[in-house]
Amino acid sequence: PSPRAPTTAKTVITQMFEWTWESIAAECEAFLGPTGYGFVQASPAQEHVQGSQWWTDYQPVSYILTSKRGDRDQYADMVSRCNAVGVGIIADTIFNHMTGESSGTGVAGSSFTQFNYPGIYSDSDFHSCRTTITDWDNETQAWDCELSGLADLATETSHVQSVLSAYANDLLSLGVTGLRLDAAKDIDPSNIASILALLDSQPYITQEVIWGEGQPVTPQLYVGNGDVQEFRYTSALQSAFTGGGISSLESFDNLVGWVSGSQANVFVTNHDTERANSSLNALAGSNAYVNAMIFSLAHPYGTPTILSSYQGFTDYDAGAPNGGAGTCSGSGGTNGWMCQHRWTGVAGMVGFHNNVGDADMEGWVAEGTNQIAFGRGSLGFVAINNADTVWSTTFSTSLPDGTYCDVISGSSVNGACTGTAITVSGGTFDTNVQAWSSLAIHTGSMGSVSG
Ligand code: LM2
Repeated sequence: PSPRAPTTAKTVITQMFEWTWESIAAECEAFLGPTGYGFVQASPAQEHVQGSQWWTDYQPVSYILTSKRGDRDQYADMVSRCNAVGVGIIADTIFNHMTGESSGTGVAGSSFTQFNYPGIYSDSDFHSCRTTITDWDNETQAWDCELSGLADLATETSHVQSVLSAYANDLLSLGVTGLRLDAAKDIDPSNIASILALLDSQPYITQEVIWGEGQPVTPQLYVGNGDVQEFRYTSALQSAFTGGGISSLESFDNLVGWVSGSQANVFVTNHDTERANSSLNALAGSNAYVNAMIFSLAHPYGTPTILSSYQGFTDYDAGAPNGGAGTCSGSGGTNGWMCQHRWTGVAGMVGFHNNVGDADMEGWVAEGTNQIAFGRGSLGFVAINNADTVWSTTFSTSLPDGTYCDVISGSSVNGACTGTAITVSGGTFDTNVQAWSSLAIHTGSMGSVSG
């Protein structure tokens, strides 16, 4: 007897780390579009230095759209095929720097020496500080010296701004929806504003600005340009789920200095923190990685990004498996890929996230420090058990009476639940949330009997 909720905007991003353009296009059609993902953040598109390591991507040689992951035609094909199924592409753009390597030939055949990229940039297009940033308490160093020895573009000059905006406009002309601004923290935010002012359309912007204690270059300095990635969220989830206690995670908007939820882009992990262990990752015990992703998709703070990456990341340099062609099957990955975006609970929570939209969090309850539950208006309800004991209780919810399919253990198929079925009656339901497990129900996933 309960009404289906209207579907609100699809806003979940998946970072398809190192996937080829052709494999992203196929995954948009096979899974991402039908499941309700809003965006794919794809790896950098521009020509980069050669080498098997994944991080060669982050050393641009030119703005030719040829990388290890495909060429211009394949990139354009990916954008149009993903757009056709309602999934926008966010391009990872590197405005801060060019190569760290002193000379060589890029993957599209362009020769270079550091500070001299023929036909694009010469020495005077780079900042004169030619040493690596060591003092992050010094704003000028952060903006004008080199990140890890990478040639630092003089982004205050009209030539550099015109080259970078032309590159971004080229991507936009192919139908790209958004830009992730790599190493935004190393660029004066007013220079970013100048570049964005030259764009032909207004893409979604998310800026990588890693907060550091006491540092003068803060995420807040960048909110005028668009969203900012709030790395304190990543750290907070890691410590909460690995012992600190998840009952501390009720609200982030009230935390001093944090970017407001409406401008935060948040994630449990990205490719850097996954490798640096400065976040949860697939190796975390007690199902903490999965439960944290569920939390992130359930909680109203920020726009969530789900990393989709590959095994073997403990080898820092290891490039993508299977020649970069991402492959998944069912609710998991194949050929070395993890396909986190397909994990049952993650995919189920994308539907939850879309269904609840911007409904307020309500009825937060915590039992001890590691068992939490909350509703999202009268549209969704989640319980997360990060303790090693079963949580047997009666939950109160403002969901309408009816039978719901838990989207962590399954889904609703032709009106039947493939996982756990939960019946809400008189605004309550009794259940057992297993140790280190979660439960989530919403009005877009109604059912009847368990299958
Ligand atoms: C980012 N955000 O600000 C990316 O998310 C991160 O993955 C990038 O570093 C970084 N900025 C620069 O774009 C990666 C990787 C580094 C790698 C750089 C450049 O994490 O390890 O640095 O890309 O390829 C590599 C070497 C490093 C060397 C540097 C310059 O690992 O040892 O430093 O190249 O030759 C001397």
